[in-house]
Amino acid sequence: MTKKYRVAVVGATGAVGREMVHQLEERNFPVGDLLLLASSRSAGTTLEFHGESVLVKEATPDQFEGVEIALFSAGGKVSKMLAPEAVKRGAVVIDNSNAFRMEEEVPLVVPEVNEGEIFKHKGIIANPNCSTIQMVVALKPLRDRLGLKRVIVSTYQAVSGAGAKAVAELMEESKAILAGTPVEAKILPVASLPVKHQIAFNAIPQIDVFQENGFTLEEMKMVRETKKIFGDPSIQVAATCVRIPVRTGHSESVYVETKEPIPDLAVVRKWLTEAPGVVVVDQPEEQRYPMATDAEGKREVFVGRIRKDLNNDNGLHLWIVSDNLLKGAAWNAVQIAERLIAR
Ligand code: 25A
Ligand code: L14
Repeated sequence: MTKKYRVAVVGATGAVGREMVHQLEERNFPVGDLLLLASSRSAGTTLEFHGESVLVKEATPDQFEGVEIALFSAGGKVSKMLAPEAVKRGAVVIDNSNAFRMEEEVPLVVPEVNEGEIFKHKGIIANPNCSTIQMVVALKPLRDRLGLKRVIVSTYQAVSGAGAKAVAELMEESKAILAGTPVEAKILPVASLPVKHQIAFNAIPQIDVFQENGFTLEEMKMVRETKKIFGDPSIQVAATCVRIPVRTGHSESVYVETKEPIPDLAVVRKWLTEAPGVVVVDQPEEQRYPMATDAEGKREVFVGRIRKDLNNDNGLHLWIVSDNLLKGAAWNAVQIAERLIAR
């Protein structure tokens, strides 16, 4: 008989937490016992798992007694407070927040890129930022063959990355605008800051808080995490992260400069097609390219608009799209859990 695990999902009622529960179900993860945890606001509600209603409980340290695997997605503060409590009680934590990603002893894992890091954990494994995950999955086959010198990325990020309340805000603002009634932004761009901007029919060049160097924290996460995941601090990365009125699915325009010259595009397409987790959608003659609405609900990273740079033999342009709640968060976390138990 295969071993079954006692699994906890922290932040289970959130945009990502709900998808974590779905992914455990869809992948038939060997769950013996599922513990759904959230804030006191959600305690007493239920979520479906394999056709049964599971009660949501308030996340407290004692709840982690006997838990073997804990998936966290309730924000950085909750992770800082509760992840060490879960580890203390013997759980392996797979954390989706920014709380531990850059800590040296914490592996930052995208299985298609650096699966081996998983087994160096000391109780906590970090799930990278969604925008970073989809980019490194697509860049990995190029890095393996040509080396990476520089990456310049602009993102077009969906509102679901900012949580369930931001999704509701896009819908409500859109309805108000279509009805001709006044719009009052309450969540975006950053829930904890006083200044708000309308997202419906708009593009907001701010995701997360500004840093002293003029980049936002989301942009700097892409810089630092890309270097850590590839284990190469010499890769030059610059990002501009933009929120657009898409519900789910982040899109990215990526310019990559490789160490070796870019070969024939047919060769590049073949490498990408054969890369794990990547699907090439690149038929301009049929107007086929990756789009957020097509990526929603899928686990893969979609790559298209593959073009050689017009001026640099080592330059390549890509359009990369993936479901930010799945490969960008819940699926990557469950995939790490699958690899963890496969050992
Ligand atoms: O602290 P931060 O870093 O600023 O975090 C900000 C928010 O970012 C999201 C997440 O929002 C988080 O709260 N987030 C974090 N990491 C993310 C990532 N990598 C990320 N988003 C995308 N990618 P969220 O709304 O998605 O999820 C919030 C979850 O965390 C639970 N929570 C909050 N405080 C907690 C806590 N759990 C334990 N202890 C605490 N102190 C939160 O529970 C939720 O599960 P909740 O009880 O507050 O749930 C809120 C209510 O919201 C409604 N709701 C949530 N999701 C949906 C929904 N309704 C419909 N559809 C949904 N998908 C429910 O009514 C629920 O009761
Ligand atoms: O760091 O608001 O994983 O779209 C990713 C989603 C931060 C917020 C992270 C968003 C989060 C981001």
